[in-house]
Amino acid sequence: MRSVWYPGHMARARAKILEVLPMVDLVVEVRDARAPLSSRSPESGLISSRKPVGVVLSKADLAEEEVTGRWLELLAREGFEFCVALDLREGSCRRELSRLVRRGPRPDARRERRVMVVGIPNVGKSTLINALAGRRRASVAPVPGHTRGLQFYRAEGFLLLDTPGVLEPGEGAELQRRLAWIGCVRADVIGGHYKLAVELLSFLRSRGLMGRVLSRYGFDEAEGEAMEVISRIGRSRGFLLRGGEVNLEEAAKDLLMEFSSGGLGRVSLEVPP
Ligand SMILES: Nc1nc2c(ncn2[C@@H]2O[C@H](COP(=O)(O)OP(=O)(O)OP(=O)(O)O)[C@@H](O)[C@H]2O)c(=O)[nH]1
Ligand SMILES: [Mg+2]
Repeated sequence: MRSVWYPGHMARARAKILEVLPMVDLVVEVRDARAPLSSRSPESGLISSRKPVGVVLSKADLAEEEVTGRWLELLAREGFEFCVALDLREGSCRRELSRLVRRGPRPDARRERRVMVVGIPNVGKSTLINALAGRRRASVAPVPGHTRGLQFYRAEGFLLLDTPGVLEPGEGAELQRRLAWIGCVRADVIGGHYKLAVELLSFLRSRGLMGRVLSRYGFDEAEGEAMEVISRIGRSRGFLLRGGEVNLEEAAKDLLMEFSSGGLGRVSLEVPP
């Protein structure tokens, strides 16, 4: 399947990232801790063959701690400069990130370190830049594809380079779905919120997690077909159409938002092989 969402800015950003690569000292690749495989940057292999790379598993607060620990063990064997899992919105991660980045190679001691941050859309690249810079400099938003164009930020001892999230076109449906559940691919370009929410409910059911949906929305029971569950969500949140019918697309959007932002608790979508 060819992704329908591969806007021009992404193709341009990928070319630009490779163009700038020779000038940077370290690349920080951000992946989502809930899906470290699916959220791997498409440039990851190429970049690590040319430059030292450190991996940050972002949104560690939304993933299962034990599973994330196993991912870190696996990544530690892959020759990265460092690998760490963080909640990037926590003020405390500044010192940790700073320490890791400074530990890396510094080819020219006369100038500041040049650090490029890469990753797929919405994983937290701009949030990481802000954590390292110590204040809100880069623009952050809960929608994929927010940062456009490469942008430099000067922080103490670093030149930080924020890059737009890029995706590999032509990835499979399963991967696209996972990335949409965690907010890295827009739902409307892979079949809409309703379809995605039905698939999410089926996944949650298979993992025995329907109880979380139930308690989040205050239902007595979460049995029944996906459509029934989504319909109940819509009623409980007041998403009604003019004739009183439930707006299923809005209800589905709400469920997806709850999932991707941690309202249904920590869920890791991928476990190490
Ligand atoms: N819970 C949680 N949310 C995070 C974390 N890091 C970033 N976010 C949120 O994730 C969303 C996306 O963050 P950005 O920093 O804009 O992501 P980006 O990778 O720069 O996205 P693009 O520029 O669109 O590629 C924002 O709503 C952030 O607040 C984290 O560690 N934990
Ligand atoms: Mg950004």
